[in-house]
Amino acid sequence: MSVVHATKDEGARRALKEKLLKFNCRVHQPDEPPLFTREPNSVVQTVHWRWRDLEPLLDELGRQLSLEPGGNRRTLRLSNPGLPFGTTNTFWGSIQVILPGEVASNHRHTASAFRFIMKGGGATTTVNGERYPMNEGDLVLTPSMMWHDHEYKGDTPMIWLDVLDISMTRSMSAVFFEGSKDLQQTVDAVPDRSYRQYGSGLMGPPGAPVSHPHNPLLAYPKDMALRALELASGLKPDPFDDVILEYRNPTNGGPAMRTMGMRLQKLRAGVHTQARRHTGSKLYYVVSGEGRTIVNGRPYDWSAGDFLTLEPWAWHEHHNRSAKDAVLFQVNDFPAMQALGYYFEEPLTTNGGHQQLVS
Ligand code: GTQ
Ligand code: FE2
Repeated sequence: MSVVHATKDEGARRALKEKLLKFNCRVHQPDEPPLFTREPNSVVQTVHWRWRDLEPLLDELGRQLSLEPGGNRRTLRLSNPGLPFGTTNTFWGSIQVILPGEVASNHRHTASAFRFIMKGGGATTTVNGERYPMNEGDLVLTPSMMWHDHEYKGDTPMIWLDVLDISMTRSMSAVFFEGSKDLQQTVDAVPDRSYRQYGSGLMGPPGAPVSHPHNPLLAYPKDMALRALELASGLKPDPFDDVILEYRNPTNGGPAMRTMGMRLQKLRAGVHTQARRHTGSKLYYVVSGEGRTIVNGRPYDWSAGDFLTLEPWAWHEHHNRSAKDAVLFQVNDFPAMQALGYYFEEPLTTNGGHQQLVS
């Protein structure tokens, strides 16, 4: 952006700046970074968290940190070094460790959340009175302002990924949090109502509104998701993502949450996808297998249990160089970006759609 004022003298320019600031005013100065950049320019960095690093840290966390009295949360946040907090500028991902016999107490908040179970099983989460199992590979939603508590009665520590859109709710100054005097909610007589009504994805209660902007379904079990991915493997692959499905709101076909999108993706053995870039941010969790994602020319070699977050508007392509299929779980902020009209994407058209590696 060009400099608006015509003051040529350096001293006069500084004096003007000082004077304006006294009145809480500014004009753009030559020594300030440009705000209207030609392309998205983000402080969010591409970060790769390896399971081999996370595993001992989670273990240590479980041994060293006790739950606060009242049973709060024990979580390891995936913190982007380019940000004061958060994994990306819209959400944060954290890994929750729960030990046998623990209860994570009831509370609610404006930030929307979900849990994708990483390791183990046998815990339950209760969301507005409905109780759902938490087993490896399951996805359970905690939409905005719904009461939630978790409980675990197993015999070895269990972990899951929590993602909350709190970076966004904070930037919009819309954070509310409410604790509860009760450690846990009372569970409804039908503990899994939303799943019974909408869980098939194809059939639902007659006479219900055709399109709920609020997704009435709270749980997406692993078996259902993997079966769907298996069916999708018989289709023509997507050039950028190979085999990919979105977790949907069954009443309107839209994304399962209003701000964050969740997808499950299979990169078949040997596949090398085309590069693309898009606005918005994304975090991958490697469910199984191994492979490589090339981000702005840099290779990130991942394997099961790893996380990878991409800086917005970064070129990226996937290459599964192994002999086994890989499965990735993905969270993105596309629903929020699309609702605001700020989602843009672009395929790479040079070099056969593949990036050149930078050394
Ligand atoms: O389980 O309710 O990782 O409220 C961060 C905030 C988990 C939760 C987190 C939360 C929770
Ligand atoms: Fe919470």
